[in-house]
Amino acid sequence: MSARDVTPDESSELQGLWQAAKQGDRRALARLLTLAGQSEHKPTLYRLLAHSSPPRSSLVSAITGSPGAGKSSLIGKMLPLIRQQGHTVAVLACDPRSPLTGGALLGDRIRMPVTVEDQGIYIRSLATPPGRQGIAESLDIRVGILEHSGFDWILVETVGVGQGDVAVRDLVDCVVLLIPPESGDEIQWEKAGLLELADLVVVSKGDMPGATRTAAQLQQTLNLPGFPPKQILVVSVARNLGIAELVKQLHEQPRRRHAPERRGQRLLLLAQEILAERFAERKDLVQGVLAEARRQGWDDWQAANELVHWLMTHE
Ligand SMILES: Nc1nc2c(ncn2[C@@H]2O[C@H](COP(=O)(O)OP(=O)(O)OP(=O)(O)O)[C@@H](O)[C@H]2O)c(=O)[nH]1
Ligand SMILES: [Mg+2]
Repeated sequence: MSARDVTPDESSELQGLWQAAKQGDRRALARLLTLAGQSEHKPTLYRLLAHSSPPRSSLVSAITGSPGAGKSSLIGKMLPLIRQQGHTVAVLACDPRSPLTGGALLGDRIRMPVTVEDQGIYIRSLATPPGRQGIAESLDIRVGILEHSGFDWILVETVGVGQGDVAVRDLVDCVVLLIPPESGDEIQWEKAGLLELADLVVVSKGDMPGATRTAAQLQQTLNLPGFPPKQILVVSVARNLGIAELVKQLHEQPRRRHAPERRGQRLLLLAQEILAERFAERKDLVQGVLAEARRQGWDDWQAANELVHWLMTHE
Protein backbone atom coordinates (compact mmCIF):
# COMPACT_ATOMS: atom_id res chain seq x y z
CA MET A 1 0.00 0.00 0.00
CA SER A 2 1.34 3.42 -0.83
CA ALA A 3 1.54 6.08 1.86
CA ARG A 4 -1.14 7.98 -0.01
CA ASP A 5 -3.82 5.31 0.31
CA VAL A 6 -6.22 5.47 3.21
CA THR A 7 -7.82 2.48 4.86
CA PRO A 8 -11.50 2.71 5.89
CA ASP A 9 -10.51 2.13 9.54
CA GLU A 10 -8.09 4.97 9.58
CA SER A 11 -10.59 7.20 7.85
CA SER A 12 -13.33 6.41 10.38
CA GLU A 13 -10.96 7.00 13.32
CA LEU A 14 -10.13 10.41 11.90
CA GLN A 15 -13.79 11.13 11.29
CA GLY A 16 -14.61 10.29 14.88
CA LEU A 17 -11.87 12.59 16.13
CA TRP A 18 -12.98 15.26 13.71
CA GLN A 19 -16.56 15.22 14.93
CA ALA A 20 -15.46 15.20 18.57
CA ALA A 21 -13.06 18.11 18.03
CA LYS A 22 -15.82 20.11 16.39
CA GLN A 23 -17.96 19.50 19.49
CA GLY A 24 -15.22 21.01 21.67
CA ASP A 25 -13.41 17.83 22.77
CA ARG A 26 -9.88 19.07 23.44
CA ARG A 27 -8.30 15.62 23.62
CA ALA A 28 -9.63 14.80 20.18
CA LEU A 29 -8.36 18.14 18.92
CA ALA A 30 -4.89 17.46 20.35
CA ARG A 31 -4.80 14.04 18.71
CA LEU A 32 -5.93 15.41 15.35
CA LEU A 33 -3.25 18.09 15.45
CA THR A 34 -0.66 15.39 16.06
CA LEU A 35 -1.96 13.16 13.26
CA ALA A 36 -1.97 16.15 10.92
CA GLY A 37 1.83 16.05 11.02
CA GLN A 38 1.88 12.55 9.52
CA SER A 39 1.64 12.40 5.77
CA GLU A 40 -0.46 9.22 5.62
CA HIS A 41 -3.36 11.03 7.30
CA LYS A 42 -3.32 14.12 5.15
CA PRO A 43 -5.52 12.92 2.28
CA THR A 44 -8.35 12.13 4.71
CA LEU A 45 -7.89 15.34 6.64
CA TYR A 46 -7.93 17.45 3.50
CA ARG A 47 -11.09 15.64 2.42
CA LEU A 48 -12.74 16.29 5.77
CA LEU A 49 -11.78 19.95 5.57
CA ALA A 50 -13.18 20.26 2.07
CA HIS A 51 -16.48 18.60 2.94
CA SER A 52 -17.46 20.59 5.97
CA SER A 53 -17.83 24.27 6.67
CA PRO A 54 -16.22 25.90 9.68
CA PRO A 55 -18.60 27.62 12.11
CA ARG A 56 -16.81 30.86 11.26
CA SER A 57 -13.77 32.02 9.35
CA SER A 58 -10.90 32.39 11.83
CA LEU A 59 -8.51 35.32 11.79
CA VAL A 60 -5.06 33.77 11.48
CA SER A 61 -2.03 35.82 12.53
CA ALA A 62 1.60 34.71 12.53
CA ILE A 63 3.91 36.20 15.14
CA THR A 64 7.43 35.72 13.87
CA GLY A 65 10.87 36.87 14.98
CA SER A 66 14.30 35.60 15.95
CA PRO A 67 14.71 33.24 18.95
CA GLY A 68 14.13 35.16 22.16
CA ALA A 69 12.54 38.16 20.39
CA GLY A 70 9.67 38.03 22.89
CA LYS A 71 7.02 36.24 20.82
CA SER A 72 5.63 33.95 23.54
CA SER A 73 5.62 36.71 26.14
CA LEU A 74 3.73 38.98 23.78
CA ILE A 75 1.19 36.31 22.90
CA GLY A 76 0.76 35.67 26.63
CA LYS A 77 -0.27 39.30 27.07
CA MET A 78 -2.47 39.34 23.98
CA LEU A 79 -4.54 36.35 25.08
CA PRO A 80 -6.42 37.98 27.97
CA LEU A 81 -7.14 41.04 25.80
CA ILE A 82 -8.53 38.87 23.03
CA ARG A 83 -10.64 36.97 25.57
CA GLN A 84 -11.92 40.20 27.11
CA GLN A 85 -13.20 41.14 23.67
CA GLY A 86 -15.21 37.95 23.69
CA HIS A 87 -13.16 36.02 21.14
CA THR A 88 -11.89 32.47 21.47
CA VAL A 89 -8.25 31.95 20.56
CA ALA A 90 -5.90 29.11 19.71
CA VAL A 91 -2.09 29.35 19.74
CA LEU A 92 0.19 27.13 17.69
CA ALA A 93 3.72 27.60 18.97
CA CYS A 94 6.14 26.17 16.44
CA ASP A 95 9.32 25.17 18.18
CA PRO A 96 12.37 24.74 16.01
CA ARG A 97 14.26 22.87 18.72
CA SER A 98 14.08 19.27 19.63
CA PRO A 99 10.98 18.29 21.57
CA LEU A 100 13.27 15.99 23.56
CA THR A 101 14.81 18.86 25.49
CA GLY A 102 11.38 19.81 26.76
CA GLY A 103 12.71 23.15 27.93
CA ALA A 104 11.30 25.27 25.17
CA LEU A 105 7.88 23.67 25.35
CA LEU A 106 7.71 24.28 29.05
CA GLY A 107 9.07 27.78 28.53
CA ASP A 108 6.26 28.61 26.15
CA ARG A 109 3.67 27.48 28.68
CA ILE A 110 5.24 29.50 31.46
CA ARG A 111 5.35 32.65 29.41
CA MET A 112 1.71 32.31 28.47
CA PRO A 113 -0.01 32.42 31.82
CA VAL A 114 -3.57 31.40 31.10
CA THR A 115 -6.28 29.75 33.07
CA VAL A 116 -6.36 26.10 32.20
CA GLU A 117 -10.10 25.95 32.73
CA ASP A 118 -10.80 28.59 30.11
CA GLN A 119 -12.21 26.62 27.18
CA GLY A 120 -11.87 29.73 25.04
CA ILE A 121 -8.08 29.38 24.93
CA TYR A 122 -6.16 26.49 23.44
CA ILE A 123 -2.34 26.37 23.31
CA ARG A 124 -0.34 23.79 21.46
CA SER A 125 3.42 23.55 20.96
CA LEU A 126 4.67 21.77 17.89
CA ALA A 127 8.12 20.50 17.08
CA THR A 128 9.29 21.80 13.73
CA PRO A 129 10.35 19.11 11.32
CA PRO A 130 13.80 19.80 9.92
CA GLY A 131 14.37 20.67 6.28
CA ARG A 132 12.16 21.50 3.36
CA GLN A 133 9.33 23.84 4.23
CA GLY A 134 9.57 23.31 7.98
CA ILE A 135 6.43 24.19 9.83
CA ALA A 136 4.59 25.36 6.76
CA GLU A 137 4.12 21.75 5.73
CA SER A 138 1.47 20.84 8.20
CA LEU A 139 0.44 24.30 9.27
CA ASP A 140 -2.24 24.72 6.65
CA ILE A 141 -4.10 21.63 7.72
CA ARG A 142 -3.66 22.37 11.42
CA VAL A 143 -5.04 25.87 10.97
CA GLY A 144 -7.96 24.27 9.14
CA ILE A 145 -8.58 21.88 12.03
CA LEU A 146 -8.56 24.75 14.54
CA GLU A 147 -10.82 26.80 12.32
CA HIS A 148 -13.31 23.95 12.11
CA SER A 149 -13.09 23.60 15.88
CA GLY A 150 -14.55 27.08 16.07
CA PHE A 151 -11.73 29.38 17.20
CA ASP A 152 -12.25 33.04 16.29
CA TRP A 153 -8.58 33.77 16.28
CA ILE A 154 -5.53 31.59 15.61
CA LEU A 155 -2.07 32.86 16.56
CA VAL A 156 0.94 31.07 15.13
CA GLU A 157 4.29 31.61 16.85
CA THR A 158 7.18 30.90 14.54
CA VAL A 159 10.89 31.67 14.38
CA GLY A 160 11.34 33.94 11.41
CA VAL A 161 14.14 32.27 9.57
CA GLY A 162 14.30 30.06 6.54
CA GLN A 163 12.19 29.19 3.60
CA GLY A 164 9.42 27.63 5.63
CA ASP A 165 8.68 30.86 7.39
CA VAL A 166 8.43 32.72 4.13
CA ALA A 167 5.99 30.06 2.99
CA VAL A 168 3.96 30.64 6.16
CA ARG A 169 2.87 33.97 4.74
CA ASP A 170 0.61 32.25 2.27
CA LEU A 171 -1.09 30.27 5.01
CA VAL A 172 -2.10 33.12 7.31
CA ASP A 173 -3.97 36.40 7.06
CA CYS A 174 -1.26 38.54 8.53
CA VAL A 175 2.41 38.29 9.54
CA VAL A 176 3.75 40.28 12.49
CA LEU A 177 7.53 40.59 12.57
CA LEU A 178 8.89 41.11 16.06
CA ILE A 179 12.30 42.80 16.29
CA PRO A 180 14.01 43.22 19.66
CA PRO A 181 16.03 46.40 20.31
CA GLU A 182 19.60 46.57 18.97
CA SER A 183 19.22 43.30 17.16
CA GLY A 184 21.35 44.09 14.15
CA ASP A 185 21.38 46.55 11.32
CA GLU A 186 18.62 47.23 8.86
CA ILE A 187 20.61 45.69 6.01
CA GLN A 188 20.34 42.30 7.68
CA TRP A 189 16.59 42.57 8.12
CA GLU A 190 16.29 43.61 4.52
CA LYS A 191 18.47 40.74 3.37
CA ALA A 192 16.37 38.25 5.21
CA GLY A 193 13.43 39.50 3.17
CA LEU A 194 11.47 39.50 6.38
CA LEU A 195 10.69 43.18 6.46
CA GLU A 196 9.11 42.89 3.09
CA LEU A 197 7.17 39.83 4.09
CA ALA A 198 5.72 41.30 7.26
CA ASP A 199 2.37 43.05 7.34
CA LEU A 200 3.12 44.63 10.71
CA VAL A 201 6.56 45.42 12.09
CA VAL A 202 6.79 45.52 15.87
CA VAL A 203 9.76 46.44 18.06
CA SER A 204 9.55 44.27 21.17
CA LYS A 205 10.89 44.96 24.66
CA GLY A 206 10.10 48.64 24.29
CA ASP A 207 11.21 49.22 27.89
CA MET A 208 14.82 48.46 26.93
CA PRO A 209 17.27 51.25 26.07
CA GLY A 210 17.75 50.76 22.31
CA ALA A 211 14.06 50.38 21.43
CA THR A 212 13.47 53.92 20.15
CA ARG A 213 16.65 53.85 18.08
CA THR A 214 15.71 50.48 16.56
CA ALA A 215 12.24 51.76 15.70
CA ALA A 216 13.77 54.85 14.03
CA GLN A 217 16.22 52.69 12.06
CA LEU A 218 13.44 50.45 10.91
CA GLN A 219 11.34 53.41 9.89
CA GLN A 220 14.26 54.67 7.82
CA THR A 221 14.63 51.34 6.06
CA LEU A 222 10.93 51.12 5.39
CA ASN A 223 10.96 54.60 3.88
CA LEU A 224 13.45 53.50 1.24
CA PRO A 225 12.07 53.25 -2.28
CA GLY A 226 10.67 49.84 -3.05
CA PHE A 227 9.20 49.19 0.38
CA PRO A 228 5.46 49.42 0.77
CA PRO A 229 4.57 51.85 3.59
CA LYS A 230 4.33 50.11 6.94
CA GLN A 231 3.74 51.39 10.40
CA ILE A 232 6.07 50.39 13.19
CA LEU A 233 4.66 49.64 16.59
CA VAL A 234 6.67 49.47 19.80
CA VAL A 235 5.45 47.10 22.50
CA SER A 236 6.61 46.21 25.97
CA VAL A 237 5.37 43.17 27.79
CA ALA A 238 7.23 44.25 30.92
CA ARG A 239 5.41 47.60 31.01
CA ASN A 240 2.24 46.49 29.25
CA LEU A 241 2.64 49.05 26.48
CA GLY A 242 1.36 48.95 22.91
CA ILE A 243 -0.26 45.54 23.21
CA ALA A 244 -3.88 46.70 23.01
CA GLU A 245 -2.96 48.77 19.96
CA LEU A 246 -1.36 45.72 18.34
CA VAL A 247 -4.43 43.58 19.00
CA LYS A 248 -6.60 46.32 17.50
CA GLN A 249 -4.43 46.65 14.40
CA LEU A 250 -4.29 42.90 13.90
CA HIS A 251 -8.03 42.73 14.07
CA GLU A 252 -8.31 45.33 11.35
CA GLN A 253 -5.98 43.53 8.94
CA PRO A 254 -7.53 42.29 5.72
CA ARG A 255 -8.31 38.57 5.59
CA ARG A 256 -5.87 37.61 2.89
CA ARG A 257 -5.84 33.88 3.50
CA HIS A 258 -8.76 33.20 1.21
CA ALA A 259 -7.54 35.38 -1.66
CA PRO A 260 -7.32 33.39 -4.91
CA GLU A 261 -3.58 34.00 -5.38
CA ARG A 262 -2.91 32.67 -1.89
CA ARG A 263 -4.75 29.50 -2.77
CA GLY A 264 -2.46 29.12 -5.77
CA GLN A 265 0.59 29.47 -3.50
CA ARG A 266 -0.83 26.97 -1.05
CA LEU A 267 -1.39 24.43 -3.79
CA LEU A 268 2.17 24.93 -4.95
CA LEU A 269 3.43 24.33 -1.43
CA LEU A 270 1.37 21.19 -1.17
CA ALA A 271 2.52 19.96 -4.57
CA GLN A 272 6.16 20.45 -3.51
CA GLU A 273 5.46 18.45 -0.38
CA ILE A 274 3.87 15.63 -2.38
CA LEU A 275 6.79 15.62 -4.81
CA ALA A 276 9.33 15.53 -1.99
CA GLU A 277 7.47 12.59 -0.47
CA ARG A 278 7.40 10.69 -3.73
CA PHE A 279 11.11 11.23 -4.21
CA ALA A 280 11.67 9.91 -0.70
CA GLU A 281 9.64 6.79 -1.59
CA ARG A 282 11.58 6.25 -4.82
CA LYS A 283 15.22 6.57 -3.77
CA ASP A 284 16.02 3.88 -6.34
CA LEU A 285 15.36 6.38 -9.13
CA VAL A 286 18.34 8.49 -8.06
CA GLN A 287 20.68 5.52 -8.42
CA GLY A 288 19.21 4.74 -11.83
CA VAL A 289 19.60 8.31 -13.07
CA LEU A 290 23.14 8.51 -11.70
CA ALA A 291 24.12 5.39 -13.62
CA GLU A 292 22.50 6.76 -16.77
CA ALA A 293 24.17 10.14 -16.25
CA ARG A 294 27.56 8.42 -16.20
CA ARG A 295 26.75 6.54 -19.40
CA GLN A 296 25.35 9.56 -21.22
CA GLY A 297 27.68 12.19 -19.81
CA TRP A 298 24.83 14.30 -18.38
CA ASP A 299 25.70 17.25 -16.19
CA ASP A 300 23.88 17.62 -12.87
CA TRP A 301 21.25 19.95 -14.31
CA GLN A 302 20.36 17.49 -17.04
CA ALA A 303 20.39 14.61 -14.57
CA ALA A 304 18.07 16.43 -12.15
CA ASN A 305 15.65 17.15 -14.98
CA GLU A 306 15.74 13.50 -16.00
CA LEU A 307 15.08 12.53 -12.39
CA VAL A 308 11.92 14.62 -12.34
CA HIS A 309 10.89 13.14 -15.68
CA TRP A 310 11.51 9.58 -14.41
CA LEU A 311 9.44 10.20 -11.33
CA MET A 312 6.53 11.38 -13.46
CA THR A 313 6.75 8.42 -15.82
CA HIS A 314 7.74 5.58 -13.44
CA GLU A 315 4.71 5.77 -11.12
N1 LIG B 1 12.68 43.68 29.21
C1 LIG B 1 11.81 42.93 28.57
N2 LIG B 1 12.04 41.61 28.41
C2 LIG B 1 11.13 40.88 27.73
C3 LIG B 1 9.96 41.45 27.19
N3 LIG B 1 9.28 40.49 26.53
C4 LIG B 1 9.97 39.34 26.69
N4 LIG B 1 11.10 39.56 27.40
C5 LIG B 1 12.11 38.57 27.80
O1 LIG B 1 12.75 38.05 26.65
C6 LIG B 1 13.06 36.67 26.83
C7 LIG B 1 12.52 35.87 25.66
O2 LIG B 1 11.11 35.95 25.66
P1 LIG B 1 10.17 34.91 24.92
O3 LIG B 1 8.80 35.44 25.02
O4 LIG B 1 10.43 33.54 25.38
O5 LIG B 1 10.72 35.02 23.45
P2 LIG B 1 10.37 34.08 22.20
O6 LIG B 1 10.55 34.95 21.00
O7 LIG B 1 9.07 33.41 22.38
O8 LIG B 1 11.54 33.02 22.30
P3 LIG B 1 11.65 31.60 21.55
O9 LIG B 1 10.29 30.97 21.55
O10 LIG B 1 12.66 30.87 22.36
O11 LIG B 1 12.14 31.93 20.16
C8 LIG B 1 12.46 36.28 28.16
O12 LIG B 1 13.49 36.29 29.12
C9 LIG B 1 11.45 37.36 28.44
O13 LIG B 1 11.25 37.58 29.81
C10 LIG B 1 9.73 42.86 27.39
O14 LIG B 1 8.74 43.45 26.98
N5 LIG B 1 10.71 43.54 28.09
MG1 LIG C 1 8.55 31.33 22.30
